[in-house]
Amino acid sequence: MQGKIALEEHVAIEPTLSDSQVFGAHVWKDLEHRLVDVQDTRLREMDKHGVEMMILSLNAPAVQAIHDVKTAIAVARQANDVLADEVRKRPARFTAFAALPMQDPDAATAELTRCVKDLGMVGALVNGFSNIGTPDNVTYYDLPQYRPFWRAVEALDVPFYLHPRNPLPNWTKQYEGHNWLLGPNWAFSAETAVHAFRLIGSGLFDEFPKLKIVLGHLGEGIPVQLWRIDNRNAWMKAPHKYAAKKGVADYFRAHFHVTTSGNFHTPSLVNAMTEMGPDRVMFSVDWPFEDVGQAAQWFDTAEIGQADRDKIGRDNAIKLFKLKL
Ligand code: GRE
Ligand code: ZN
Repeated sequence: MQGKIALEEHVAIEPTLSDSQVFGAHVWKDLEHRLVDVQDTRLREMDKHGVEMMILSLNAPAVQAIHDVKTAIAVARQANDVLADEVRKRPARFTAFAALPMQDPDAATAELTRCVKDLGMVGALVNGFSNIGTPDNVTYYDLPQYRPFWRAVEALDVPFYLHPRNPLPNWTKQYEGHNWLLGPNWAFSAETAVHAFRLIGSGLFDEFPKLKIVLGHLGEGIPVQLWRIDNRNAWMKAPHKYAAKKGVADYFRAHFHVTTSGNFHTPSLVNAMTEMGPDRVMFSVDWPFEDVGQAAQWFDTAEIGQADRDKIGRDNAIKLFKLKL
């Protein structure tokens, strides 16, 4: 399929580059190039595999792991200026998500507003919880101090991509001796799904009914668990024990969109399409941690209908992000 749009595609800047040095020295030289490159290897891969546009975002955990608040604000600003410069070189091929200093909700609101209104960005991509003040502080965005931020996100009418990061070492006793479970193998999804459930259970979507959240990796495992979560409440004939008014699946189907980033498996895609409807699923790669060629070859030949392929590969993203293509 030509004209695909991919939207979990990362770029690193100097202060955040080493955050992605997780696969060992043997691949770093190549990965490093692919992270800082925008207009060379990346563009050639896009041309070769029918990707018309990438929505660029900073790598992870990057700003979210910078516990010094002033530094977090400065690095987010620097990253967004770099992303905007790259988009300006080829606006027909690239647009961007804002990196946000969530350590300071007011600063995050101001930066998102600047990125959308002045730099033409189409949303935000945030790498999970923030460390605030100390490296072992963990702050999630369902907490009350983030409500004004979410009000601004709703008013700006841009989606918020909740991207994974690892849980902190002192929160991960269950993984001890099994480090292979960290990162994209498992812990990224488990961590991000819990954060998404915290947002849902907190009543955030009752307060801001127009909020739109995007999850990668075909929904971080949530679509396959939706029925079970709500069924427990129904079977127990007891009211649910969270602040939100409706069932978890109600919010997930009304406020969430998922992408295929890093999850190029047709039964999982079909499950997400079945649970959420084909209008809420979008193609993505997760470059440079995943391969554009592998993602594209899989998606272009996956056994789904052509109308669904057009939506998931392109049209849903154009609509959600109001892309001018
Ligand atoms: C990511 O998407 O951010 C990512 C990493 C590290 C390994 C794999 C991966 O940051 O997908
Ligand atoms: Zn990613």
